[in-house]
Formats: sequence, structure tokens, C-alpha cells
Amino acid sequence: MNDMIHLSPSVAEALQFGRAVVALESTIITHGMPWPKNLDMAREVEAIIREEGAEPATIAVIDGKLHVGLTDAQLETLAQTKGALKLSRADLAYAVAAGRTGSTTVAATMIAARLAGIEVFATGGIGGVHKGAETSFDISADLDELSQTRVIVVSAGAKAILDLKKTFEVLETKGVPVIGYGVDELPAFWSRRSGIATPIRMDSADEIAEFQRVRERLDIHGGMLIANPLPEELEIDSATIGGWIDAALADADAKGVTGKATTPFLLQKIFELSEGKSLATNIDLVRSNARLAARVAVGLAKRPT
Ligand code: PSU
Ligand code: MN
Repeated sequence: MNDMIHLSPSVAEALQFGRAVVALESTIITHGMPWPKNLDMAREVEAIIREEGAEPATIAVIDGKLHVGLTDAQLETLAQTKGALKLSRADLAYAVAAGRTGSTTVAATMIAARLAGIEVFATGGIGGVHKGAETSFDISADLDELSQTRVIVVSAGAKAILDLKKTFEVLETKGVPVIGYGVDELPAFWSRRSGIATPIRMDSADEIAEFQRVRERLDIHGGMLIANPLPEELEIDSATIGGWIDAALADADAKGVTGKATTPFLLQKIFELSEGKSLATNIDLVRSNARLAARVAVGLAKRPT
């Protein structure tokens, strides 16, 4: 085990005995959702993973230590930490070197999960190509990470605040398999439909686990993205959410919000415009992704490498 990684006792034990483990990110806690709903979500998601027979491992840097698996007290403190850094590949090591506290994005969570030997990770939606990226060049480091780090990321696709067509084009270019779970059309985070055809469709967690093992045997590096749509009764229809997204984007533009602040700003703005509906749905989809990720992890544990 890499000596930079601090495993919680329960995660260490699960890994030692080859039991199923699911990594969880923490940017969604510190920058993606407001207190105290963020803590409720973090606890609930861990409970769902345990219910499915896997061990949850929430990842964050606390006072310069890269933790894989947090205690409930650490989770509660992090959920209330105002100045936590939002860490990606570029600054994960900086937070450790400088003794800072920061939450991990999809990219940084993948790096830590890989070092710890965790093969599956559940989140809400990955970062991707922002609208207007042709002038701003704002493309999330999550996409590059997926192309190089062998972790399965279970999501509801990419966040609908992004240019989804461009995001999935980049993933294809980088050789990242995108799997639509039980659907022929990729989901769009808060809603089930994006208008983009699913590149590879799979209908069970076991199929995903088997696919991953074959990729390993073919020595294909990099991760893969599972796009898991919300159940129909929980989605927000595209026209409704689209209106809020456009209004939030216009506000970000007017206020000159750029870089790392963009995604948290847009999520907060959509939360306000939707009077909390976007957050409730975001929590629903993370729960659903956690359940699927746990089932994939259980499938992988049955097929040791
Ligand atoms: N999923 C959510 N909420 C979030 C995120 C994902 O439901 O807040 C976070 C993830 O950590 C992802 C990040 O990596 O947003 C993307 O940030 P950026 O667009 O700056 O790369
Ligand atoms: Mn960005």
C-alpha cells in the first residue's frame, strides 16, 4: 500500500480480505451541496453501499493527510468546512504537501482509489466540456483522468450544465468506454434523456464487472464511465431543468464566474431557482449510483484478478 494513503480500519480490512469496496468523492459534499443536506446525503450513500454488501470509502485530504474511508466525525466536520480546497489532479499533492484540507473531485478521487486498490467509485455526474469551451477552454480534468486511471466511475452521465455532446465526443476520442445502464440513450444527470445514443449498453452489474476484467486482460488502461439514469418518476423533465440551467449560465456570465468556481456556482444557482428541487433530485441520483456501484464492486469481488 502506498504510504501516502491513510485507510480507515474498516476499509483496510475489506481490502485485505478482497471484499467489495466503493470509493466516494467529497467535492460533492463541500462544493456540490449545502449544509446540512450534504451530510445527510454522505451518510445515506454510505448506508446504501453497506446494505448492498460493500464497504464505502469516502476520500478527502484532511490537514494534509489523504484519507480513504472517513469516520462519521470526520464526515461531519468536512461537511461544515467552509474553506476546503476543491482538489483535482493538479493540486491533490499540493494539499498534502502544504498540510491543507480539501475535498476530492472525480479526478482526484480516482487517483486515490487507484492507489488504495479500489476499483469502483460512485458519484453524481462527472465534470466535462463546459458550454462555450471553444472560447473559454474550460474542460474538466475528470475526462483526462478517465482516460488514464483504471477505476469504474458510476454516474448519471455528465452534469447537464455542460455541453454533453462535446463531453461524450471527448470521452470517445480518449478511448473511455461509456456504458448506458439499461438504456439506449445516455442520461443527462437530472433527466433521463440527452438525445445522445448510448455507445455500449449493459443491463446488469455482472456484465460490467466481466467487461472490466476483460479490459484488464487485454491490458487496456484507463477507466470507464457508467451512465445510470434516474428512475422515471424521479427525473426533472428536460425543458424545466433546461430553463433553470440557462438562467444560471446567464448569471455566471454576468458575474464573470470562471474556472473552478463555475460548477459550484451553477449548482447553487440552479438549487435556488428550482427551490430545492434540483438538490433533491441530485441526491436521488447519487443514491441510485451508489447502489449500482456497490453491485458492480460485489461482482468484481467474485472475479478476483
Ligand atoms: N457530481 C455532483 N456534484 C458535484 C460534482 C459531481 O452531483 O459537485 C463535482 C465532482 O467532484 C466533479 C466536479 O469532479 O464537480 C467537476 O468540477 P469541474 O467542472 O470544475 O471539473
Ligand atoms: Mn473547469
